[in-house]
Amino acid sequence: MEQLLKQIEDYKKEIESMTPGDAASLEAYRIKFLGTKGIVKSLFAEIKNVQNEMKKEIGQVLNDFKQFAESKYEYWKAATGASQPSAINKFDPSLPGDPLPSGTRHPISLVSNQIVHIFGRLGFSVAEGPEIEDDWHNFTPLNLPADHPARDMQDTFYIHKNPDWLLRTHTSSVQARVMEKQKPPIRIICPGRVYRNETISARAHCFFHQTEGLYVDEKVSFADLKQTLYFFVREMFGQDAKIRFRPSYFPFTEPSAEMDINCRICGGSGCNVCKHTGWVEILGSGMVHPKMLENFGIDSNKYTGFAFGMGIERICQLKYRINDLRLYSQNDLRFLKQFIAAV
Ligand code: 2U9
Repeated sequence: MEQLLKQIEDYKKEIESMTPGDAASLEAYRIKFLGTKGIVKSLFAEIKNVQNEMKKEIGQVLNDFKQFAESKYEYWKAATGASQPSAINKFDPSLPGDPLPSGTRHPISLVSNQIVHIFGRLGFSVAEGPEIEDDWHNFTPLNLPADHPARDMQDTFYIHKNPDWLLRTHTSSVQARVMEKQKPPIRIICPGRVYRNETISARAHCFFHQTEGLYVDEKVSFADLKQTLYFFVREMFGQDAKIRFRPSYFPFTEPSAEMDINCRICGGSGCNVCKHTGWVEILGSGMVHPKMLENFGIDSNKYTGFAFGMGIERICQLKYRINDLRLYSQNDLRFLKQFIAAV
């Protein structure tokens, strides 16, 4: 009797420690404990060896154990969803599995990653900053004083609760944050989303993506800027890509230049993208204004630097011929599925 009770206790502990999570292990449990040659049946067969006066008591204990084993089985069956043990026999492991559809990367991520990778090979590391920025980091040290038109409510999304906060209008605020903390040499690339108060159309959106770069060190020259950007263009668009610089103006750089590449869409013969000139603008650049360096306590007699900024949507347009800015944020799978991750 004692031996039988001990055995039942051990089986209970064994069952408590089990969690059959699939149909096959649940069936194994059923056969072991509840099957025709299972443990419950064999324990009941032991009753004949127990003294007569104890038979009733042991019968009760065995019935309780049987109920316990059965209720565990029913509970696990409901949890695993294996309604019929026969369903297990229908499972054919030799059949090919159901394919898991894999996602694709967004073209903005693809191009952004590629830009980061190319500049990474030249020693640029990625710097990131907040999209909700304070007025000072977005404008003040970047030669955009309080009365500058870029600060206008028409262009900038200010946050109602606190007009000192805004959605950054460029990733230059990231460079500002790095220059605030780090002394030269600084060689960073800043990819990210920026916001401008524009009416949404095929050619304008209230948010877009930029990658800006900054290199500050001793003896950094305009020749370094040109060669760095030329390397970037050939890696991004192919070794046959041509570039040209046009003088321009940015508050953060002096001298400033916009850079064009020969049109990748028409090959120079003239199309809508290059407005029949054979050239398309892809980025702005220049030597960091000495006043900017001084704004961050960097000696402009000792250090010089170059900076550049480009719109990622623009690069995507030239690489993948995406002409409508709205496509990037509509989440249309017919659009998104066309991009296979290369980086
Ligand atoms: C610091 C120092 C220098 C960032 C620069 C540009 C030129 C530029 C625009 C091109 C198209 C952005 O996407 S776009 O609208 N950008 O042309 N950006 S130089 O120069 C900096 C920034 C911060 C501290």
